Amino acid sequence: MVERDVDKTIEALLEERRIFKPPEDFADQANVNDASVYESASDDPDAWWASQAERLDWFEKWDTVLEWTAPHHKWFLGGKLNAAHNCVDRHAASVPDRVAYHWIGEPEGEARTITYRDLFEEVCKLANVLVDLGVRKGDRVAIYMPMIPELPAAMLACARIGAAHSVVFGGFSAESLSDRINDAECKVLITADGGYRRGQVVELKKAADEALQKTPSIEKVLMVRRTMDDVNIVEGRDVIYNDVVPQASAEHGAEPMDSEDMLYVLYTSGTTGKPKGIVHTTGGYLTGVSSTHRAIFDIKPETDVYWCAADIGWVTGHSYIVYGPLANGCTSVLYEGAPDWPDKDRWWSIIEEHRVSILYCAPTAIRTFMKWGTDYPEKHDLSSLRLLGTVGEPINPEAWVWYQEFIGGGRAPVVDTWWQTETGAIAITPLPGITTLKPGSATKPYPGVVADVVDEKGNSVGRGGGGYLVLRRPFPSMLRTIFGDDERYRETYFARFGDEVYFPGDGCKLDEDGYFWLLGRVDDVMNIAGHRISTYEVESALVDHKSVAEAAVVGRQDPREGETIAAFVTPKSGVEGDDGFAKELREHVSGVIGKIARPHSIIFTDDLPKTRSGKIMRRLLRDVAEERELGDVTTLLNAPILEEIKAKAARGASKEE
Ligand code: 6R9
Repeated sequence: MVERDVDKTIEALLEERRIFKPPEDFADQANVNDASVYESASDDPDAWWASQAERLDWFEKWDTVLEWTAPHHKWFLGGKLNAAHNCVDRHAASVPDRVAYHWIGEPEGEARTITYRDLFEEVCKLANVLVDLGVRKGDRVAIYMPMIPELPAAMLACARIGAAHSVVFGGFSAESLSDRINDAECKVLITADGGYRRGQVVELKKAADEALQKTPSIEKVLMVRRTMDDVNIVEGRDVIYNDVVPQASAEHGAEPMDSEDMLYVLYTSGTTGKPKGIVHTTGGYLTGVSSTHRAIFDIKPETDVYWCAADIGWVTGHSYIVYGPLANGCTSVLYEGAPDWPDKDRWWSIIEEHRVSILYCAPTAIRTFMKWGTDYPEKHDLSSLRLLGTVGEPINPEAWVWYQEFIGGGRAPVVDTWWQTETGAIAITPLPGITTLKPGSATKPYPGVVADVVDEKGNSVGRGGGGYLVLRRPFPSMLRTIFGDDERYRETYFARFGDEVYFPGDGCKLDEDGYFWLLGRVDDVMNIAGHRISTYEVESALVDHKSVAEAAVVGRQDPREGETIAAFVTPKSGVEGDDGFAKELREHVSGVIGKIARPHSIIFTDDLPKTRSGKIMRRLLRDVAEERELGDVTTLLNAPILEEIKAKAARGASKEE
């Protein structure tokens, strides 16, 4: 495991000492503005979470709030509910004309308005179609789609009939898709001909066809015509969404599900092996996302227009584009494409046109906007924005302040929210009507979340100390297990500090005020533009190339650029390590995992630094990549190779333009 230098990072962060109190007018109107919520939640966490669960509509109420047989925990046992009923039916009945999504396609001028009534009808029709295709309660359905309204509808239709969905990000390769389908043994795949991204068509059906050559469990494919391009249709297997869904009956009764029934599985990178299927269940997950979404984003469903600019293929989209906002009956923007299409002000023009009041995005996007300059946001009226959020990686104080100033007009509080695919919902975060903000800090655990920072042995470090973030008590939206692998669940999250203490894999510092400063991963998981990729996955993809003998990958951290992938590759003998080969390797990795996993820099080397037991010393390679003094090299078998690699790095690695 590679340990980061916790103290060095925190020094840089703590240079930023400005604090931002909640503006009075914001606090006055905030959904949550009484700080006693923290106390009452910590006095009786079960009662607090039960009060949050009561905001949902239950067909049958639970008898037990929490059953905790560490490391397994269950919430709201005996309770019955349906996620689609909570997200759609209740609002379709009470506010049918309220907009659920303002959908905006990437090609300019393409837009659709979907009200809660529209969404209800679509979800019911689709649920009936899925049943016709043979999907039953307890089955898994894979979803591989662009950001179109049919995507949330597909997720909700699965939830409605009690099938778990497994959404695979549209930027992932055919191979990634087939691996995920096979792991969960999905019965049906819902996809589209393609989608638009930066003016290009992303050919989803083509990738899906390739994936489906090795997925024996898939019986049927339901395909949305989005781009209308000519695609291959397999007779007897492929069904066109646009032909069958509009014709289907709009009557469908939501299946009563047990609170602990699986709602979905979503794959995320681990340190070793294939991505793990994170399992979320119905009652706890929905409680967590709806509670946090209302309190942290201060949602006023009657008036707010909320935009979470993530992709639904990641957990942020699951929780804060689909389940959280819909459970709260909120109006959201759903945008299909890239921020720089047709120009670099696309987001700002969307915000101006739809009077967006809350924006939630990743620090990497903010840093990109900073690079593009303030002219783009300044061309637009962004005065509708009243609250901003970030997620996915640590935000450098400079980017935080820029966001608050140039996007939030100096008025809007910024909520830096820490959480993971595993936690399902935000776990460390400000409450914008209560918390004094410090740029760069995610501040405090959400009410009902018990977080701490501990040393190697698991002892609390106390205020002023640094170490590992841990969660000492389960909360409702936490993962239940890794799909089909309870042992890996225990091994990954509880081996380090015992069954009672969840270890998320992040380094953290507690300041004198008890604020949490997240420092990034302490394991071999990289965070590339807010997306989790493990060094192991990229290494496996590289050595999968016929001309690669060996490869090591590290994440290169830069406080301003974020994290990028640095690869060190030993070609097989007779193969030239030149720019052409580097380009070929990047394409290869794109093909195996997806574009996001392409190494940014590649250094070719005859050998990799290894310990006597043959372990690659990634820690030293990270020192090279980050141009630092080399750490301890005494355990190295082949120390001289490091000097060679350093010299090569100084001459310049092969970098992506
Ligand atoms: C929601 C999401 C989780 C990892 C997590 C951590 C990093 C997320 C952060 C943050 C610092 C924040 N992370 N939010 N680090 N500050 N506000 O991103 O889920 O894709 O599973 O990634 O992302 O390292 O462990 P996921």
